[in-house]
Amino acid sequence: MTIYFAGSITGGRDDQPIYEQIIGLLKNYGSVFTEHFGHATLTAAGESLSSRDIHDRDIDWLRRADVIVAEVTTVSLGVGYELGRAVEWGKRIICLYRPSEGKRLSGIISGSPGIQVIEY
Ligand code: 6IA
Repeated sequence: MTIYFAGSITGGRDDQPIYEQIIGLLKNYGSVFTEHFGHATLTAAGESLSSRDIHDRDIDWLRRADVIVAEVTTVSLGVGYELGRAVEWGKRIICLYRPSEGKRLSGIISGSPGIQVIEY
């Protein structure tokens, strides 16, 4: 099974250690295209590829993935974009969300019939 893990990059890296843990667990189920998104060395400044190359590579991985797992506690425009495209393609999508005071998951994600939200 191929898995695309999506998590905030430019949106903020506060949850990076959690991404790393989730990716570690996901690797028990299949290969994770985006394993490096959990690395502490990947900062909000991003990777040293051009943004066009990042876009094309990520969209190619997203298209090829059997399942998309997104950690959505930290709001991220890029993760939202990826989820929208994956919904259109009919992909299996799981969003992991940690409820916390003062935060609320966007209704367009929690209300999407194409997305399964799991609170943890
Ligand atoms: O809006 P965000 O950056 O938080 O979006 C994060 C999501 O978009 C992740 O799930 C990635 O798949 C994708 N993404 C966004 N930026 C990058 C990136 N570097 N490298 C890899 N994937 C990314 C950003 C470089 C940029 C500052 C030019």
